[in-house]
Amino acid sequence: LAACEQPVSTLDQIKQSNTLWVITRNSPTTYFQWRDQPTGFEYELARLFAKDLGVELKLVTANSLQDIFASISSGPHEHRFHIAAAGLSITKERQQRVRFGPPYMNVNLSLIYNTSQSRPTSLADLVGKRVMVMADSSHEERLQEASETLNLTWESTTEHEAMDLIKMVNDGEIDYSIVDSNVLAMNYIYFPKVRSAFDLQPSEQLAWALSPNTDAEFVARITQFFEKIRKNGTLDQLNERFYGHVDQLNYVGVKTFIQQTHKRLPKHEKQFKRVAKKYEMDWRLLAAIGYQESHWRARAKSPTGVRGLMMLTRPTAKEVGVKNRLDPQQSIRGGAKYFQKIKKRLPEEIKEPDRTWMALAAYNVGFGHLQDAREITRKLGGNANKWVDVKKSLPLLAKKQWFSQTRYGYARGYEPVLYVQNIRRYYDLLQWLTVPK
Ligand code: VAL
Repeated sequence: LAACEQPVSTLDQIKQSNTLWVITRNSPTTYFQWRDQPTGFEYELARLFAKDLGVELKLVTANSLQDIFASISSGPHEHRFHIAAAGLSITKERQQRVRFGPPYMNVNLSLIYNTSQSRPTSLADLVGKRVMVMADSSHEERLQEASETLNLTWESTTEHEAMDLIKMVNDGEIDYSIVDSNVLAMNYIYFPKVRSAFDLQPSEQLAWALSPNTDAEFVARITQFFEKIRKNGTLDQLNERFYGHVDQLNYVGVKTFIQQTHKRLPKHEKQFKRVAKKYEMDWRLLAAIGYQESHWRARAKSPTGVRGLMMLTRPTAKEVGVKNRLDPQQSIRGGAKYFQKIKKRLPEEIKEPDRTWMALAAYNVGFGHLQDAREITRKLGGNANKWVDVKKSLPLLAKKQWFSQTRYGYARGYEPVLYVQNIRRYYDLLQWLTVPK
């Protein structure tokens, strides 16, 4: 009887179980929580593919690249994951072990160094230096190749993610590392000392990795999906959304700010004052948030899907009853209401002004991540009710050693720190500018 049974195709199996199982990494270019929602380039791709198939998406994060490949490689058991979507490079060595879907992005391999040291110009300059790369990465593969002719040594790590390596170069803990250029582009503003010295040749292509036993039908289905999102512009939109505005957090000078207090602020000042009164907050704080979010542009849109003067996400807008995010009145009211909501959720023990700074951080990065940072603060022996301590823990949410132990995982923890700092600066300026003279 068994001989008559047709093996179930991957696609049938996915449809029968109504679930697409995807394994990924928790990182800024793949998958992470942002403002209490899951996001990331790979997350969005996987979500769209599951939607295309009409099934549920189950996304699981792995702790290392080795785990990722092990979980899709062939074995005696039925493998659980249909796809590894983790910013994986197509390499010759990997092609012998797994199948790849169509490439969806080209990346350069950036050799990063600290600009206070001299700039290396080729791999030969790595000899005798402290070099660290992610274990089992395509970067390590390159070093292995190069070590056939050069006397190279390096450390490979499963403890650290690309972001950690960038930070370690910035802090002078290691001399060099290799990271994908898209990761560097997204994060370099936080690490002023790190630059790319040169790109390793050739560049690489990223693609989904699949079990070597994946049937041709499923591969064809994936190929068809990528053709579709390439043709209809979805892939370009995703690129724009995640990589198009990587410098949007750059500090805009005081001069521009003061100019805008004359140009754009007068249009919204009444609203800020009215709404602030209703929500019992200083209107200048509300205005400072508005400036940080949109530079007081009522029709501001970000590729991340937030929009309007207070840059509300769609779920947030819904939560606070905002129907039209581009209406500045609604937006300001929604922003204030949401800010007060977050502030009320914070535990009693957090007193002013820390309460305000923490609410701002949560407004930016999400409540869950803020709680994670407070938990880390406690573990480190700091005071989880004080912003000075919590702001030191927030950046740890971008470090694998730390975020792997938290509930909400990876966060761009540097962002809320910069966010709060900017708002405080604008708030100070507004107090100074609006004191009757
Ligand atoms: N693109 C790289 C690789 O595939 C990253 C994930 C380290 O190994």
